[in-house]
Amino acid sequence: MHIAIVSIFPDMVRNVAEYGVVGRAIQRSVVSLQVEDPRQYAGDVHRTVDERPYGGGPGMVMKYEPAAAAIRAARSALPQGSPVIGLSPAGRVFDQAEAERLAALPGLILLAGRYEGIDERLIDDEVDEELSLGDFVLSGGEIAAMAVIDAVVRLLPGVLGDEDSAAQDSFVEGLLDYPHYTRPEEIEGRKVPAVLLSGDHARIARWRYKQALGRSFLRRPDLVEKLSLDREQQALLDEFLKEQGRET
Ligand code: 9D3
Repeated sequence: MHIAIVSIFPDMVRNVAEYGVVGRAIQRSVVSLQVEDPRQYAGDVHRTVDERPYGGGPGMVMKYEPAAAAIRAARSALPQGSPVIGLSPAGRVFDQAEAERLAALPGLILLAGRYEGIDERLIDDEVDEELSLGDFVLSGGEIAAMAVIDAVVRLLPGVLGDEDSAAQDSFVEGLLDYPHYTRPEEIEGRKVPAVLLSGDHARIARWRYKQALGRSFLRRPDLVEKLSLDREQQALLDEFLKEQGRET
């Protein structure tokens, strides 16, 4: 997959992309990352990429021309059918289903804004869709773009090891994870749940699924609602709630 990011902070993007799963995917050439800086396309001596807003108000607005030139440079280097995705608090909220959709594309061009916003005509002319990370305020689009890249790249074939991808297809999809434990067996009197030491893989799987269901019900009832539980799942959830001293 070929990914381009348009950002006035190219070093920030390049640095973040060096680490972990994304860094490895780039090293192994599963993913290419091109960073385009609008400042490189600014025509004036000061390399201006922002201006004061028409109509007044606080802050600055990202100018059309340098950003448009950077997007066009990215377009010409990327495969046909690579959409331009603007990161914006006004976009659709990004989720795992969006990540799966994007992971099937040949390429992506991500536009990370800074300042109070981007000249609307740039969005009209060059941006195919807008994505948000959710209802909170960031200082710019770079961290959001990196979050999208991270979520997408880990879905590409051959990026995760066998162990991790097995965990992906596991039954806990659509739910929060079950709790994890590692050595030591006891910390200040708190023991690892005995079932995890039993070696009984069927019991362990059942316990983990029960924990995932129960935690999801308590912390993210919206997730459980979406699943619409069958009889067996409902019974497992009831068992969890009983063990927690709660009732349905
Ligand atoms: C406080 C400024 N806001 C005035 C109503 C507008 C505003 C402009 C620019 C708010 C945030 C930003 C920069 N944010 C992003 O570029 C961004 C973002 C976000 O802030 N929250 C969640 N997802 C995203 S994706 C890009």
